[in-house]
Amino acid sequence: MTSPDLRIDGERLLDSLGRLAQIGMTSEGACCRLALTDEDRAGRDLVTGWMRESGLQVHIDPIGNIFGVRPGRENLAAVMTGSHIDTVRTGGRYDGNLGVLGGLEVVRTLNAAGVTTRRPLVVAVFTNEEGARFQPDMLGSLVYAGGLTLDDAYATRSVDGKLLGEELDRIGYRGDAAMPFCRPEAFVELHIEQGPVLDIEGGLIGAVGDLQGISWQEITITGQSNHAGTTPMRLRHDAGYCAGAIAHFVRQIARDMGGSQVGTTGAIQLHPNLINVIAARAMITVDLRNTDEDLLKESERRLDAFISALADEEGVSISSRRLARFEPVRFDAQVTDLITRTAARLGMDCRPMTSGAGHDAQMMARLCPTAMIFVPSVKGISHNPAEHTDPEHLTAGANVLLHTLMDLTER
Ligand code: HGY
Ligand code: MN
Ligand code: MN
Repeated sequence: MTSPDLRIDGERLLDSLGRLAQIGMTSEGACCRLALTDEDRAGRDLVTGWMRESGLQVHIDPIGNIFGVRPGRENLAAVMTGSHIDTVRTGGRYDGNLGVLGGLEVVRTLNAAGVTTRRPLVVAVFTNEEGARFQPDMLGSLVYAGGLTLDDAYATRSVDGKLLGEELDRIGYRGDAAMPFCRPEAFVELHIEQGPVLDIEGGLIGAVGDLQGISWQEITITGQSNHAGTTPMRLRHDAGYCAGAIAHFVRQIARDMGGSQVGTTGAIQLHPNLINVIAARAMITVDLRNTDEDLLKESERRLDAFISALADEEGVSISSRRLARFEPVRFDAQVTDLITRTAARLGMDCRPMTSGAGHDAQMMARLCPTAMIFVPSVKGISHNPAEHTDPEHLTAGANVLLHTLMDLTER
């Protein structure tokens, strides 16, 4: 079979996705493999085993990033693909996993066809992409790209109070490979869209040219606990009310600004969290995103102004801790264009897209020409066990990845 006619084995890809999904599967059918937990270790063990079975040389760096290397005919800078296998607590089976197992499927396909590429090909698994347990998100690829020191990463404390460095040692994935492992010639990530555009507006492949900016903060409100029945409203310093007011205002910012602005309150904790006690303390997280850096700054400014006024009005103190802040990213136009041309050559409908989600590719873009391939998410649902992509769309995306990587590894 000549290379242009080469195609991945869709059944084999689906089987691998299904077997990985079993690790950390909850009773609701969600994938729960929070970074550096025992479930993450089990997923890593499964994937590195598959890498070795496929003849890849497996290297692990000091932040636990995994690299499966397939040597090329020449010892040139490698072309890299990959993503993450850690999940949120209520994850689906494709977020991140498709990018890693799609890369592995490319290797298996090249092996079966006896094809040796000119450049080495690397399949990467990045640590803690989700940021659900340790912040910031994309932490492993951020360290790889030089955006966070190893010491700062190791000192990061999880939402359940554990130190990242200790958890990495506990699961046995603090490696000694060079940091950065290599400076790739190019990086391409296959990922589900996780939004509604392809599914609702139509389109099979997304050639992702850019990715929106992300602002994460943890806001702590300190008021005064008091009796719910006896305390007059004018004398209250109600941290619970303030948390609700902030959550409402985050929605208001997105509504007023429009465009690509989004705002999310994902976590709220009250103390003492009792029906008849005015909350003394509240913790609330805020996730603001926009494709435009100036507008993202404007949304942060509006929130800051609201919080200052609220603290004065309610007689509470409010502090904020930055958890993540990444500017919008433009991917490499030549790589995005190659994805578009490759999809067309394979007879697939392809459209330019922006990513609403953060991805490891946004960090790899700091090191080398980078772009992403999207496939549809049914109804745009993700970070939810109902996350679904039709099998033929998974196969189509992996075939675009195969031929995009084959093109790049011959340059
Ligand atoms: O938050 C994100 O966009 C990604 O899922 N970490
Ligand atoms: Mn992801
Ligand atoms: Mn995700």
